[in-house]
Amino acid sequence: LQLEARLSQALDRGEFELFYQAQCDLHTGRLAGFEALLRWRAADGLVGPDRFIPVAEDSGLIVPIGRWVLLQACRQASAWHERARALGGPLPVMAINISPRQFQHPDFMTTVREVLKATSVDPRQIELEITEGAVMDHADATIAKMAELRELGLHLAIDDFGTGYSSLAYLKRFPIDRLKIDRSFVRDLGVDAQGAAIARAMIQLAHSLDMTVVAEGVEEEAQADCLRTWGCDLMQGYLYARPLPVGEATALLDAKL
Ligand code: G
Ligand code: G
Ligand code: MN
Ligand code: NA
Repeated sequence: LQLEARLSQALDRGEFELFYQAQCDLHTGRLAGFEALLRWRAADGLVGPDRFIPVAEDSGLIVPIGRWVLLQACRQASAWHERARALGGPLPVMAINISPRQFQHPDFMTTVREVLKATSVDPRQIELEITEGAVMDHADATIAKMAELRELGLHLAIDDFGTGYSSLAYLKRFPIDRLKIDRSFVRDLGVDAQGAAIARAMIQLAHSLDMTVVAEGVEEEAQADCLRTWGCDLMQGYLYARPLPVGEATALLDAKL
């Protein structure tokens, strides 16, 4: 409860910060965009989301925190759009994590509309990352909400693909643009033939459903080589870039776009 009490004050105190991890196009080698990753600068140091997101989710604090993330990330995306235009580069994607409770909240669509309006971000630049769990529950309501989000011009991705309920049957029913292969599969792809077969099959599955694929947690050149050979579209991981504070992420954008 102590963590929860501190967490409830963190927004007002301005203790949250977004880091940005770049995604690289495996075929052109260019920077394709970033994923926004939440950090909490508490009195005793930087706290990672694995420690406080579950608490925020249980207490419902994820709703106001998630709204702040959405607003902040869309503002940044809009600023980077201007920069990309000046550099003559493509529109950099901003991927934003949406927790299950946030996605299912009755005010979610209203919040999204408000944020799009307030930031005048190009919605095509925004990709909402939803985990399999959030998608599986309340399937019909989820499909309707996803369709609405896409009508606004937003893109949708399934995060941590392969770790959740993983019913392949539902995948074709959801209007999803992109799959993010969980890093456990990327780690295993070099371990043995089975690991390789699974990663490869996931890429083929995504493409056969007209989705693009991001591999997460790419740490080694050999992994990137395999993924590229198998037609994976994008990679994200320490090999290309760590999650960076906004200034360093902007410098990377200027250098690599
Ligand atoms: O770097 P990393 O420690 O940033 O993230 C750990 C986990 O926390 C990941 O599963 C990531 O999806 C999740 N996460 C990071 N930022 C956010 C956020 O803004 N909202 C939600 N709901 N989850 C986040
Ligand atoms: O679940 P999600 O994809 O949102 O989580 C992103 C998480 O993965 C963040 O915690 C981020 O810090 C972490 N991460 C990003 N790249 C790597 C990597 O190359 N290796 C490992 N082990 N973790 C990574
Ligand atoms: Mn994510
Ligand atoms: Na995640």
